[in-house]
Amino acid sequence: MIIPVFNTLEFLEDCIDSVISQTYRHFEIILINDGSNKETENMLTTYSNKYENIYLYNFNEREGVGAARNFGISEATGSYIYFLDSDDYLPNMTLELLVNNIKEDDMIRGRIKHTTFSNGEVVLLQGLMNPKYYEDKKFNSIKNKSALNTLFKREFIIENNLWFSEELAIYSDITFLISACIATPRVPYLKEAIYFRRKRNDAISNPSLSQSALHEKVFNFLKMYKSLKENVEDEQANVYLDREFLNFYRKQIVTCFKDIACIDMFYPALHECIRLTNKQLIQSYSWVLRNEVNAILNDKQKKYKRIMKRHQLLRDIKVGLESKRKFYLLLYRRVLQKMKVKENVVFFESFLGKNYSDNPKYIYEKMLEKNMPYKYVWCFREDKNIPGNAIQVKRFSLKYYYYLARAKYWVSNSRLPKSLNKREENIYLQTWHGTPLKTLVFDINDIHSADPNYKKNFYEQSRRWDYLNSPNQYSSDIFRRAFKYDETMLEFGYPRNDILYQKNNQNDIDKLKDKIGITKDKKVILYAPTWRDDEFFSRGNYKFTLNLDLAKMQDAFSNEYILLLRTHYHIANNIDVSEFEGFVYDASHYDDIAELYLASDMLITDYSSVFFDYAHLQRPILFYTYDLEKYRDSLRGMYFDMQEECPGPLLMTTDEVVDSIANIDDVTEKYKDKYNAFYEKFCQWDDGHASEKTIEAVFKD
Ligand code: C2G
Repeated sequence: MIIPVFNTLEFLEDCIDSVISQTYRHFEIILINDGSNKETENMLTTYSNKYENIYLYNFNEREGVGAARNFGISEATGSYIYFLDSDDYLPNMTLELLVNNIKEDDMIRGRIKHTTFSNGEVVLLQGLMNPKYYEDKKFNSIKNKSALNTLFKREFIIENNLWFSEELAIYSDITFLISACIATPRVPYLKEAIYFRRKRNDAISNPSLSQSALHEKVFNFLKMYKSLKENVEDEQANVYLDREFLNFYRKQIVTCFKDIACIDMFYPALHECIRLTNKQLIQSYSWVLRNEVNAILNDKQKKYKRIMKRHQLLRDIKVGLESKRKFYLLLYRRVLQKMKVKENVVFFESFLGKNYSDNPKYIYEKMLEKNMPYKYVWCFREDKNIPGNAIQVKRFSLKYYYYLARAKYWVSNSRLPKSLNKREENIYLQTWHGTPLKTLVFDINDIHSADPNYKKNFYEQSRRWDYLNSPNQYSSDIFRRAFKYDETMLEFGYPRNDILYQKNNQNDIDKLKDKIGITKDKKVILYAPTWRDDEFFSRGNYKFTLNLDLAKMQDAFSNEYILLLRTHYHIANNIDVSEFEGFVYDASHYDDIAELYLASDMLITDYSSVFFDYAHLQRPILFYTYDLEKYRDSLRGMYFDMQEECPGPLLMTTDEVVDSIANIDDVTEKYKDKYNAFYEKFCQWDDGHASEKTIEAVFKD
């Protein structure tokens, strides 16, 4: 068992433990530390000290996976050799199945399953297993271009002098696999022998080889192809290589060449490669590909570039015709983006067009108030009645793309789609939407996630931000690290909190109560919980299950209070509160939560950032944290200790909530010091003028 390791600390235990618990017991593990950091090295040392059959070799510098595996082969002593990557893991029967089924053959391959989790399981139907034999088409067995999950006889490797390319950072397996396939008459494949290959979720801070930049892949592939084509004589192997090359050209190279500058960079190498490709095989591909390849064969670089430009357009149109949204995107890229950016247009969006609220709303209204010389565009899901005469566009409509292409300024409180292209003239103000309590992006320490591209996408999208609003020093420090953000931070507090300073008086509060549609005769409890990552209907549509017993609340407080229920904007389900008419009001679709803050006398929340804003009002806050442990430990992870720092009690049952409200003065007294400390730490920058200061910084003229 040969395992090269490079900085995969968080995956190592899954990997090595999965080998140790194999049902097949007669193996040695050769760990090659390929120049990893100290933490990884320490963990490897611990393993090798603990187990007699684990041998650790340390390389001083990173030499690459090819070199590490070759070294492993030279140290191995057993009858078989098996390669495992240090971020992957095996079900416990895999080795036994491979060993039992290799018999007289030189190698046997199993199935690779991609996963983002650590708990993949397999159910084996005993007795039904039969290897499939690749004989005539034995090169088809190595279509995935990976030497993983293959058991080789060691003497077969030695006799045939099989080795991994050490020059290539990626695709080093192919040299090895081609020679192996040539040397063996057939390749058995047992689909029940499974290998879990992990799709890592942090392609930015800690990428796997398969997550390397496209440039790197193209460079390595061309190098690999050329060197093998010049050296391999076997006919079948050549057909395999040519097919792989043409497919790679169609998918990866063509994508890479969307950036026409890349053509010049790779043209000479590509030209050499195409000269080595079987001409008849090329003829079996589409005319689009033949046209391109012929231009290269005739060494007409300029012509090739012209053809590519035309073909890229054709390819884009083909994709554009797949759906209305793709068609708009095509127009955006090919037409709208070519139009001049308009200096005086500002595009606003809040919570993905769901409402008219948050920092963008207050920045907009301040700009209106100051009569600034701009034309405004707001993106919504449905028409809204808002002040001023901003143009309203529906998200992903043609108008939406038009104005995004033409507006110089983009103001949004969350990410704008990755498919947009920010031009040099654009200025993007990212206001974000709260002081972080739950860990963010690169601080999220999970090794598996629902979307393995989340961190990479976030990184790419946030590279466009020119300004970022920060509500307090604590947030600035986190944003810098967790977003890897190093552009301008606007440290004035939150524009959305200006209203909490300017309208915190009885007259304005009464007006707001009228606007919300609630009585002025009773006090108001606002219940505003957040969403849970593990409760959803589909992507982006989360489900909220009410754990607060409204009947109990009604019994206890309906004479004195009303309750405003406000679910998070991710929540897709409506909660039926008709039973509690006159006591509970569903304010989930009310645009601006800041107005609900002002209208309320106390807040109940959980892990939502709402309490950082609410604290500006210095009114009581209760935390209904019935699922604290699960939320903190398994779902997200948090930046601070809620027990230590929260400016109010953490309550686990409705009875506790009822009790706290009934004794709210005592609770307030008890939490006075904590509230003050909290206020000192998180509420220092706001003074009711954050919108004004933001505008001055961003809209300089
Ligand atoms: N919000 C709301 N109603 C709720 C909860 C939240 O209107 N019931 C609004 C508030 O403005 C809040 C913002 O949405 O500040 C963000 O909500 P969070 O519950 O904190 O959750 P999330 O959207 O995951 O953002 O750095 C902030 C984090 O990213 C949290």
